[in-house]
Amino acid sequence: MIGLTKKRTGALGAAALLVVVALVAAAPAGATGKYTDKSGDNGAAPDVTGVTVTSDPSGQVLFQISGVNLSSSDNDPTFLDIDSDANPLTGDIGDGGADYSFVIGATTYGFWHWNGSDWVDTPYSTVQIFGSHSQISVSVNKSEIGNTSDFNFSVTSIDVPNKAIDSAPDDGMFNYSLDDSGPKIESVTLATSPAAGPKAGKKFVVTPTGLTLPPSGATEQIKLMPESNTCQATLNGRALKGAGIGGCTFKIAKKKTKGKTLKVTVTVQYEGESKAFPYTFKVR
Ligand SMILES: [Ca+2]
Ligand SMILES: [Ca+2]
Repeated sequence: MIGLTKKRTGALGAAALLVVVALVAAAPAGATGKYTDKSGDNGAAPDVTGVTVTSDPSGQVLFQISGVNLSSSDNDPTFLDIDSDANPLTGDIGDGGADYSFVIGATTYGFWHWNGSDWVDTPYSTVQIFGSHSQISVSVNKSEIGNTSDFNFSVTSIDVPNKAIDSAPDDGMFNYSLDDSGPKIESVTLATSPAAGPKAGKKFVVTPTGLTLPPSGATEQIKLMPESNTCQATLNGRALKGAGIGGCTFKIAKKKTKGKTLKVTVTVQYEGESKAFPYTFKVR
């Protein structure tokens, strides 16, 4: 597989291959959504191991699906489902709320839109599908997936004769925001020690304990944790250096700090995205 045409309308020629190269070169240098799926959890189906997603200012979105033996025959298709309004309760709710769906075979692909009651054909003038059986690239403009600014998506490989699947993620969907170039981290939950806030003469530790993304449609509510985090702080307007994990442990001087303002910016990393959340405390 190098380039796929929609349905059976003939093979891509050299000109199309040049377009493919241009698309790869045009992938933005900024942030990338990086999503993983376990290896070896696939049974007889092709093993999906990860997806990266990037987008450019024109709204062209590039999915790069990694795995083993992906779409190696039409009996082993790869599905890319897109919940374009990031709402599992609209679209095909039996399919995670998907509003658009690609199915990629060995030599052709299909692209459909859920019209409220059925999957129907949809415009595909911005669509390019190319790659190999270890990495399939799907490029589509947001104008052909509901003019979305953030969406959920999932990748599923299927071994049709053996009725085996490998789904990424295992439950629900991943999220990608075109504004953030990664998952849309909506909020972070925080624990502090002492719990009542910073106190003059004591250590003060800030620890992220979870993060929130748009609803994913997962049947099990799994607590999402940042993969890593860092902290930056000012006390009474002056930089205060932190220590420990992520530099999130602060020594609050005993003298002349009571009643002063401690500002801590917590930056969390998750699935390729890095987002800062500011907090303000009053020293006791
Ligand atoms: Ca897998
Ligand atoms: Ca939806």
